[in-house]
Amino acid sequence: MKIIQESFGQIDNQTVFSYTLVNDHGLEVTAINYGCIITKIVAPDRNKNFENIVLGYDTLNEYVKDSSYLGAIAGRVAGRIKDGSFELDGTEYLLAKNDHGNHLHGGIKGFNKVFWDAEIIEDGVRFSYKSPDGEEGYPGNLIVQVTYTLNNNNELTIEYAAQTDKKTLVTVTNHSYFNLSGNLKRDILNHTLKIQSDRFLELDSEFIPTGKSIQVEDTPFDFTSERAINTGVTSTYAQNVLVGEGYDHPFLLKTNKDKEINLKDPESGRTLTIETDEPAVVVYTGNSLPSEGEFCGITSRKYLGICLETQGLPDAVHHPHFPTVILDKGEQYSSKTVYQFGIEEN
Ligand code: G6D
Repeated sequence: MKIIQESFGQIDNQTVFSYTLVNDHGLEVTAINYGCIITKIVAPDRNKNFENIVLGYDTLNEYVKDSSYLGAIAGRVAGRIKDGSFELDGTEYLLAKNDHGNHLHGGIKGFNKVFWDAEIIEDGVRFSYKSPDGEEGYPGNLIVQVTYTLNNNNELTIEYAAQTDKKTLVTVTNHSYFNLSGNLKRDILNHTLKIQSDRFLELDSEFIPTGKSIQVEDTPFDFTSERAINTGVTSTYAQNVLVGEGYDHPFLLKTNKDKEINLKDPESGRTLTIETDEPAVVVYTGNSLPSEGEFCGITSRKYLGICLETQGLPDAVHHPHFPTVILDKGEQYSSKTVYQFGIEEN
C-alpha cells in the first residue's frame, strides 16, 4: 500500500492536502481534508484500462463553490430535516434552513465545507473534526472521526465515529457520485443496480419522508434483481417523476449481511459492491446536477453520476418509528461501509 500526501491548494492561507491511497493492484483512492472529499477513484475496466469512476473537480476552488456535495461527507445529519427544527427533551433547536425552508446535509456550512485534521494511518487516512455546540443550530460539542482505508481486496472501507457532550443528532455519509464507465465517458442510465431491499420511503413534494414505506414489488423501485437505472428515469411512476425523473429515495436495507448493494456498468465490466451496517441507502441518480460547469473537463449534466448514501433515515427525528439518530452524552456513534470494486468478465 502506498500513501501519497500532496498540497491541493489553500483557503484563507490554510493548506488543504490530498491523500492518495494506492493498493498493490493499482486501485487508487484520493481524498482531501476539506470536507473529507473523495476527489478521485481510479479502477480498471475489463480491458485493464485504469480510469476515474467518480465525479470530481480539478481545483480546490471548485469544491469550495460546489453545491452538489461531490465526494463529501454530509453531516452532522445527512438528508433533510423538515422545517429545519427539532425538539429534544423539551428544547427546540433551530437549524440552518438551506433547502426550501428545510435543513439539508448539515446546513450552509456542513461537514462538507469544513477543514478536517488528517492523520496518515496504516493503509489509510483518518480525518477528525470538532463540531462546536450550536454549529448550524445543533446542540452539543461533537467530536467526529472519518477513516478511509484501502486493502488489496480492492475494498475501500469508510468508518465513522462520534461522541458528544450533550444529546444531539448525528448520521453522516459519503456523498460520492459513482460513474463506472470510466472518465465519465457515458452517463449512468445503463448502469444496473441490485439492492437487498423490499421497501423504500415515500417522499413528499419537498423530498421529505412522509413516514410511509412502500413495497418495491411491481414498481420501478424493485431492485431485488438487477435493474437498469434508466427504467426509473423513463417511468411515469409518481415517486420517480416527483424527484425530477429518477431516484432520490431512501431504501430500507435488510438486516442480513449479504452484499447488500450491487452497481454495474455492463459496457466497461466495472462493478461496485457495497456492504453497510446502516439501516438505509439513499439512491440519488444526479437528477439535480447542474447543466453548467465541468467535472474534470466533462460538462455537467443530469444522470452523470449515482450516489449510494448509506445512512440513518432522513428526518428520523420527526418519525419515532424510524431508527433513531439521537446520540446522547456517553454514547458512541459508529458506522461502517465497505465499497468493493471489481470486474465482471464478458
Ligand atoms: C438534491 O434532493 C437531492 C439530494 O438528495 C442530494 O443529496 C443533493 O441534491 C445533492 O437536493
